[in-house]
Amino acid sequence: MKPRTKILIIAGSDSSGGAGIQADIKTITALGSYAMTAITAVTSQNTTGVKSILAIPAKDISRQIEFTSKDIKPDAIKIGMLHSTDVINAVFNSLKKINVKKVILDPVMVAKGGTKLIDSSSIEILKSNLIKRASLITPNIPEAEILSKTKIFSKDDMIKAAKILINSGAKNVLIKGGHLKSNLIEDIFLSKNEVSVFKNKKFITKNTHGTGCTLSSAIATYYSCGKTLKKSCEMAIKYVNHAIGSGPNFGKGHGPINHLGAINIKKKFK
Ligand code: PXL
Repeated sequence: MKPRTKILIIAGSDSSGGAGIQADIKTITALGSYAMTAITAVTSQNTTGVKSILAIPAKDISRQIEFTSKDIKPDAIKIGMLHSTDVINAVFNSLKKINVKKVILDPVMVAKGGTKLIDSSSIEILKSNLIKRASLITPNIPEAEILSKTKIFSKDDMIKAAKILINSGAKNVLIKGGHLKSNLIEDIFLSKNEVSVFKNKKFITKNTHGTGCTLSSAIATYYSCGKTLKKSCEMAIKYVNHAIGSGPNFGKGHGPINHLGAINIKKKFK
C-alpha cells in the first residue's frame, strides 16, 4: 500500500520510544501515511523519567522544516515539544514560508514524570502566534489551565477553559479529560459553533506514556486524509484507546502504549 498522505512532525525525540517523535512516526506509519520530521530537542529518558534534554538550535529546526517541505510538501503538520521562545518564533516563521493549512498543535509542557519540557516565558509567545495559527490545539487539563489561566475540576470547567482559548484566538480546541478523577474520560472538542463530548472508559494503568503525542499525530493523519477535525478527533481517541488497551507493559515506570494495537482500525479506515 502506498502512503495516503504526508505528514511533517515538528517535535522532540524520546529515546525510550514511547512519546515524542518516535510515537509520532509509529502512529502516522501505522495509520498508513508518510512521516517526515523536524527534531526540536533530543531527550535522554526511560519510563522512569527524563535524564537530560539537548536543545537543537532554532535555525536548524527551521532548516529541517523548510528544506524538507520544499521537496515533499506536507499535507498536514503535527507540532509537539517546543522548548523556548526562539524555537517557537522560528517554527512560526517557517510555517509562514511553507504554507501548509492543516496544523495540529499539542502544547507540550510537562513529561509524564513531571519534568518541564518548555520554559515559562515561552507560554505567552505560544499563545500570541502558534496557537492562533494552528487548526486545532490539544491541551490536557494542566496545559489548558495554564493557557486559559483558570482552574479545571469538572467538565463544565473544561468547556469554560476551551471557550476562553477560542476567544483568545485558537480556532478549535480539544481538551483531554484524562487528568480528572472519574471512571470515564470525557474529552471536549470545541469550535466556534459547536461543543462535542467524547466519552470513554478510563483504563486503570500506569502505562500511558506518549498518549498525547500519539493522539495529536493520529488526528493530524486522519485530518490530512480529508476527515473533518471533529471526526479526526473521534477516530484518533479510538486509536489511542486501542493502543492503551493492548500496551506491552515495558519498563519500570510509565510504560509505552502499543501503536500497532489498532491495526484493525486501520483496515476499517481504508
Ligand atoms: O508527552 C509529551 C512529550 C513530548 N515530547 C517528548 C517527550 C514527551 C514526554 O515524555 O519526551 C520528546
